[in-house]
Amino acid sequence: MHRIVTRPDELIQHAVAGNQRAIARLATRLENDPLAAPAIASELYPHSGRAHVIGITGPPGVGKSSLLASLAAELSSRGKRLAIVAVDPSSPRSGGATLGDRIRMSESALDPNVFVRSLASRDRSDGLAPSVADLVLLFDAAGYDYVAVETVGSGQDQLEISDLVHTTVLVQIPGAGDSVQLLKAGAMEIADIYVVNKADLPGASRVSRDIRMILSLSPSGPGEWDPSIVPTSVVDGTGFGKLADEIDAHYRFLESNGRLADRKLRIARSELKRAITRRTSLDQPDIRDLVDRVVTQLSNREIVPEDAARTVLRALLHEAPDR
Ligand SMILES: Nc1nc2c(ncn2[C@@H]2O[C@H](COP(=O)(O)OP(=O)(O)OP(=O)(O)O)[C@@H](O)[C@H]2O)c(=O)[nH]1
Ligand SMILES: [Mg+2]
Repeated sequence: MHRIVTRPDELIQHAVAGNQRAIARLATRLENDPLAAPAIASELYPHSGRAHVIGITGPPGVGKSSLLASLAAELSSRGKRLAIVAVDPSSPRSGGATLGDRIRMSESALDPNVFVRSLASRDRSDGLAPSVADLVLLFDAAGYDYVAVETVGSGQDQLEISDLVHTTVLVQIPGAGDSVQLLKAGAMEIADIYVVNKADLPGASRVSRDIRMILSLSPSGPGEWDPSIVPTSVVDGTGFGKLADEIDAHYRFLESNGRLADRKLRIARSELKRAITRRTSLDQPDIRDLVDRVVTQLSNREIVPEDAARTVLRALLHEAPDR
């Protein structure tokens, strides 16, 4: 059997046309080949910008992966396509299975409208893996109507997630101790929709009440989005129609009053930052020697850091025009 070699630009064409194999292969390359990623991302970028990007965040084990599988089924029944990027903990906390496991157990595995990609978080505690943004770009360019990003909501993650998405969904559950404590940790400022999952368990209405109470302390002004609270149960299969409706309502709200443009500016700014960070990485092979030299000069006090920076930046910008 001959292995069919597909050139990267062909792969991109196929992916943009929605070919699932091409999408899967590009996803693997984006995740595992940081040197190739910028060029792939540049090819994809002009095709992107249409997907509704959603962040699903919340403490470990609240059912983010499970409810995404149910949400995917709901959206698919509406004729919509959803791609999911999950940042799974490398070692399962709280008995939560990986999203891949959850999806394999559900009917989404066979659903051509649903694409799932799990990333190992590789113990990064300082925010999202850089490839998350690349994968969102890939699925957006491939024509998915929605791209959902699942992350365990540690504070830093959440800040970064709001630089990437249009709608943030915060998941809570009954009986998780002091939900007020959780909500105080800054998450309230970024959530557009609150999901109270595991609504089949006792205490769900109390969590909803708590959230409503906290929200009432800083009511939305006129013309501002009023965050909604949606109880869901993966076990009973309830709440997912409402959740899909609310997700759409939030996007329509953003579109209707210019806030979508604001969010897109914010996302574009973080894309710029990412591209600059990438481009100025000191690990690039073709400037490694120069960096070593300049660092030695610095250490010998032959030059000052500002001049060293100028030298390296000049090399980065001039000697690598195609990166
Ligand atoms: N009773 C009940 N259990 C649920 C529900 N949704 C999820 N679970 C269970 O909660 C556990 C964790 O579910 P996951 O979907 O893995 O949760 P997660 O938030 O993705 O977990 P991490 O990715 O590890 O943070 C599993 O045992 C699920 O079966 C629900 O609506 N009701
Ligand atoms: Mg999960």
